[in-house]
Amino acid sequence: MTKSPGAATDAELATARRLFAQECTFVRGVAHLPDLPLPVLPEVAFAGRSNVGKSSLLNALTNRKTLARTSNTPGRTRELNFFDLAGRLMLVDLPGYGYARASKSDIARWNTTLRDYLRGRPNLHRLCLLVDSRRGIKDGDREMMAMLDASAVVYRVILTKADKPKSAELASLVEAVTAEMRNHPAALPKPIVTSARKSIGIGALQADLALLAKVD
Ligand SMILES: Nc1nc2c(ncn2[C@@H]2O[C@H](COP(=O)(O)OP(=O)(O)OP(=O)(O)O)[C@@H](O)[C@H]2O)c(=O)[nH]1
Ligand SMILES: [Mg+2]
Repeated sequence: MTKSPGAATDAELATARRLFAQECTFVRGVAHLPDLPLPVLPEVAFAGRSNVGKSSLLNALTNRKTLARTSNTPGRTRELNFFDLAGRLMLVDLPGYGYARASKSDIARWNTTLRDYLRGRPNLHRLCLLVDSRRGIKDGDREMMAMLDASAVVYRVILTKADKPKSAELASLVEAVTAEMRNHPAALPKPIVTSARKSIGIGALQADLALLAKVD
C-alpha cells in the first residue's frame, strides 16, 4: 500500500531534508532533445502553466534562492533545465505552458519537444504537475494530463501559492482535485499543498520525492 503524501514519518522527513540540503548543481538547459543528459539518474520533472511557481518551488525544495531562475515575466524559462541533486536525483524545470504571448509556432515546437521527452525518457520516474491554488485545474493542465496518461508518466498534482486562498477554498480545491485524479490512470490520487513563499508542504514534497532517489 502506498502512503499518502504528508504521512511521512519524522525519520523520513529528516532523511529527505538531508538529501535536499546536499549540493544541487545546474547541469544544462536543453532546447533540443539530442542534448539531453544521459539518463543515468532517477528523474523528477516539474511542469505547469507559465507563472505557476515551478522555479520558486524548486528553489524552496533545495533551500536556495537562485538555483532556478524565477521571474515576474511569465514564459521566461524556455528550456528544460536539469539540476543534479547530490548525484542521486535529477530535477527538471520544464518550460511553462499557456503563455499567451508565445507564438503559435513556438507553442507547437514546445509541445512536440515536451511530448517526445515525456514519451522517450526511460529514467523519468515522476512528474510534479503544478497547479496554482487560486486558479485550480485549467484546460491546459488537462491537456498535459492527457499527454501524461498517454505516456504512462506517473504524476502528482502539486498545488502552489497556498498562502493565497482562504483555507475553506483550499480544502474544497483539494477535494475537487482528488476527485478529478481518480479518472486519470497515471495520476497519484492525492495532491500536495505547497507554498514556496511561506514554506508550506515543502517537507512533505521532499519526503515524497526522496523515495525516488538513487540509494547511496
Ligand atoms: N504568493 C506566492 N507567490 C509565489 C509563490 N511561488 C511563486 N510565486 C510568485 O509567482 C511568480 C512566478 O513564479 P516562478 O517561480 O517564476 O514561476 P514559473 O512557473 O517558474 O514561471 P515560468 O518559468 O515563467 O513558467 C513570481 O512572481 C513568484 O514570486 C508562492 O508560494 N506564493
Ligand atoms: Mg520558471
